[in-house]
Amino acid sequence: MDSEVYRQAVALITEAKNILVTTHTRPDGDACGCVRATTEVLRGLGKMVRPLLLSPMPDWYGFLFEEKVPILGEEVPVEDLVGGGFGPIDLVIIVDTNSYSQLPRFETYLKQTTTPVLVIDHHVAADPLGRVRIVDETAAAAGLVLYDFLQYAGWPIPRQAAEGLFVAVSTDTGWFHLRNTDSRVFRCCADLIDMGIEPNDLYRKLYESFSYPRFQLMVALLTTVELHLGGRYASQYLRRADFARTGAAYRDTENLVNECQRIGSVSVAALFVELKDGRIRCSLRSRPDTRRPGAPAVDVNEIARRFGGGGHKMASGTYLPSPLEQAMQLIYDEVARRLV
Ligand SMILES: [Mn+2]
Repeated sequence: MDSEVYRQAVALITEAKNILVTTHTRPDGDACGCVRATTEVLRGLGKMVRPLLLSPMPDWYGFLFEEKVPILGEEVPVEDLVGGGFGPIDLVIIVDTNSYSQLPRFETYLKQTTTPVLVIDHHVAADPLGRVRIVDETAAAAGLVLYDFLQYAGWPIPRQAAEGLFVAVSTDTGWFHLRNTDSRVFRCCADLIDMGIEPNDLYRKLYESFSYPRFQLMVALLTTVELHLGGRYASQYLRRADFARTGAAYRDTENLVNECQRIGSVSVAALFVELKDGRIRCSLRSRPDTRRPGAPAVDVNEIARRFGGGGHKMASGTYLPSPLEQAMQLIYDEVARRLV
């Protein structure tokens, strides 16, 4: 990372007193962990820091925060942000995204404020968002980008911040099994363990803490798995009725798309979720095709972007119009063209 960018980021933070920290809608572990870590480190510097989420976080990240993090559009009306009712903000820090489409409602505020914005992210550059952008596309998690920046700045990392960073890095690498798991990931996590983090405790909190409704939702999902294209494409879906019947929440679907990758032949996986507003949310995962050694994995980001979504090459998502069957067909066609 260009040290000039770091220097500018340190200057922005040094000058700010009231800092708002936020992240993308449907926050995942990287997002929640980075919000927690940023908040704690900057509070340690004596800053007034307020985290804000754009949609509820999954229950299993709740342990990261002692206080309930307010949600824009729920506890905090958008008008308060724009009109100043939220209180003074002299710096906005956005972690784990740099795209307006991932910042619903907050985008309205961003586009009319003159408050400086600092972006800390690892996604492929999407929008020219942020006065200062610490964006490292080679990092497995935004947590790594943040950790490197904190090391540059030399600010103390309190325990809760170290925990946030470990959650960020460990979840975005699928607990160290995804292809983005590199030595940088382990070096960072080794440092965090030296700071007192207990990986086993965190694993239990993150991955062995299903509610029974969520477990039942997973069971429902698994019965819909269908293999296509010679077993290389797996599709699966959840209807509104599945949520009603199991009592599970929409955010309970996080990571469930990965379950079918236990099937060895699967190269591309898609999960379609029928939302309350009638749209279909589609999550896509890809990995190299074992039958075509050396061939790159299908770029599912490219597929998602065709429909206005995005993410990473091997993990992406988008929204599609209903009905479910038609949405599934749209994605099938895109996958079939690429999985030749
Ligand atoms: Mn991330």
